[in-house]
Amino acid sequence: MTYSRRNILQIGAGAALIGGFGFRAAYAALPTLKKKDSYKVGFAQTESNNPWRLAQTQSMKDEAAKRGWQLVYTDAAGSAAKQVADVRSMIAQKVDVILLSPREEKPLIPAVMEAKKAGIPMILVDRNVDQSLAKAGEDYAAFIGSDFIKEGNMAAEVLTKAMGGKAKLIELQGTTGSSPANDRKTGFMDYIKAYPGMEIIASQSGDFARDKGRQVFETLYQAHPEATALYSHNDEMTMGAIAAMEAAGKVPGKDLIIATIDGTKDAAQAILDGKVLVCVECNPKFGPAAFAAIAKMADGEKLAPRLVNTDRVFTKENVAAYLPEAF
Ligand code: GYE
Repeated sequence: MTYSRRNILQIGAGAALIGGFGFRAAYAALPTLKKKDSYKVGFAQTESNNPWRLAQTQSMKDEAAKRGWQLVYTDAAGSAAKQVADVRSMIAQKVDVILLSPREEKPLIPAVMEAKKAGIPMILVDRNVDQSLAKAGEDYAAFIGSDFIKEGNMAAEVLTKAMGGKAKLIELQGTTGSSPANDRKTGFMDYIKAYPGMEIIASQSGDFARDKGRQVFETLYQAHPEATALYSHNDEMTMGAIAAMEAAGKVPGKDLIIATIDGTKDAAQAILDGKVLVCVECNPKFGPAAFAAIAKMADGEKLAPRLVNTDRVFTKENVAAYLPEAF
């Protein structure tokens, strides 16, 4: 089933649409949060198969414990359909507020609209949903996360300079239909379009996962042995690709120059070892910002619809100082 913003709003809020104007007054108000001593906070995680996700979950758990609030945690195990069901169960349990990392941009729209209809405030953390179907500040309280377009842009800038504007690139994309995969691609392409020598010769999804990244890279590299660089949307796929390169007798960092995103321990170490050129940070530690936003909502303050994290760029010049805090 496909959703348009209009029919979701009709289903979700039972609102009348007047003529062709898409009038939305009947459901304009966002749910609010009553001030209490402690809250029951739902956190709907996408999957737990990589260090980024584990660090994010730990950060939520730590912050809940610190404040003495209850955390209702679910893990969708890589299924958008399960994640929708997880949110539904949080609504049924009447949690006070829901933190959601929507696995993909479109399939999670019903979960967002159902929370709104149930009067439960929702904050999207790390990933976003399709803004033509549900909007931050209108359909959910806010999005807190990185600027993925900028991340792709920064990765492209460092790689392009290092390659003197000439590369035959393999791209490993993140989960198909997820906001980081869409935006990291857009940001990278935006930068390289000014450099005709920077050419993507093969591009496929490795689902943000190490083993999938290894398999997909192996296949693409066999078909394109002329590749000189890799742009990978996350560190786990990068580590998989490095294993594939080494198995093929190639030297990562020499035969293929690598740009990656996240900032895991493994990637930081790979920079130190000369295997990776650049890693753009994507900070997973959302607990403090997400819980502060909840407290602000309870104080009756309106949240900024987009709260953007600042990401650093790690290369061999600065990565040693970062390594101790890497996840
Ligand atoms: O880069 C990846 C994770 O949504 C920003 O998801 C996040 C991405 C992150 O699985 O490692």
